[in-house]
Amino acid sequence: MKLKTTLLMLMFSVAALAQFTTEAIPTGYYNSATGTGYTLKNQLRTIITNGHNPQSYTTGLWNLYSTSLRDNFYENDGSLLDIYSENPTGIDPYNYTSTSQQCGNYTTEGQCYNKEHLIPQAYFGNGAMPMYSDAHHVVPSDGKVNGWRDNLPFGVVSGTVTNGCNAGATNTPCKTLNNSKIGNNLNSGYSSGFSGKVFEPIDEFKGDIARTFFYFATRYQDDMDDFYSAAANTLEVKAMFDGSTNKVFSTTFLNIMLTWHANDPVSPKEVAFNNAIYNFQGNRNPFIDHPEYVQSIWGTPAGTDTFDISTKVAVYPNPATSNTVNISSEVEITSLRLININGQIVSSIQNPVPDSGSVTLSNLPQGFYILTINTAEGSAVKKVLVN
Ligand SMILES: [Ca+2]
Ligand SMILES: [Ca+2]
Repeated sequence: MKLKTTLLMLMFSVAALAQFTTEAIPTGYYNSATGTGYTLKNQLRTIITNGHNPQSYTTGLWNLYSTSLRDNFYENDGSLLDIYSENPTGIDPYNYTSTSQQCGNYTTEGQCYNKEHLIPQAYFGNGAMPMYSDAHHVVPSDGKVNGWRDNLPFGVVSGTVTNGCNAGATNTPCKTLNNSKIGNNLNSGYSSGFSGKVFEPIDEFKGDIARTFFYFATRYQDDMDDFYSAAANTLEVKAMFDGSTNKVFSTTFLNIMLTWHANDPVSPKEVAFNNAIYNFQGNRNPFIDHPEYVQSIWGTPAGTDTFDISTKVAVYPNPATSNTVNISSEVEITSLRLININGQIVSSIQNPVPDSGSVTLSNLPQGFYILTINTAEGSAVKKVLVN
């Protein structure tokens, strides 16, 4: 009986290890991301620019959508995963299952899908490469909703929304079939400072969109001032930006993005899509791999005192190289505990170097570990692979 249990545990562990390994970040990918703040942002820009091999807007993106950006997470039916029509808590209003449903003409929702630039083309120049075909921000979406979103900033729609959108979405505030909303921004709370028209995605995808904007603001940071000055002053999305190459965002929209990032943490869908896009075009979204980088670069949302502690600690590189793993934290670490695959405590440290904010564990045997990091503000648990 005991042998059987051990065997089962071992099989489970091997399965968990295999899954973890296939989804891991390539060894060394973030080795040069050693700084904090805008220094870190510059380092990330170099990492995700090197290796970015832009693919074609037509066959390339269509193929990616057909093969990889599928619903293996909600209905789990392999249909296209469209953030503007997915209903995570019920039946989707419609589904796209065939390449014959690529747009095409449409008059209502559910007729065909095309490609939505989450950072609108009009902002960076219609057709300008490599932004035009960058799969990290060009996502499949229903044609009609894509048209409604147009060049609107993302934001928080004010008031109760009961109307479905009419053909031109002129009856704002109104909502799409999956309850994405169009209307005037709520000029209070975390979205205060703007009262123009915005598009609000459903909660499930708010963090996904924020991390996409953080990617774009990093990958194309050197061009963000030029985009801003070239964009027409009537272009609505311009309200999200401030024309700088470091901060990139206006204060209001940075606060919205930071809040969405904190409230909607990285999901398995984002991890899977980040890996698929890495295979497709050779670069990654660092803010999916390392959500804590957002806070290091841009800080925390205004008025937020408490945060999920897992965003305040970083474990790198992971998988660990040279049998060494580093742990950094923005809050004082009170203790650490590293447990191996057999449940044995490999390392247990009290009050490790409280002032430097960084701890190194060396001479670790190869294997899979669970690392528990206790801080004054709470605990975080991280998986660590040493290979
Ligand atoms: Ca679905
Ligand atoms: Ca999400």
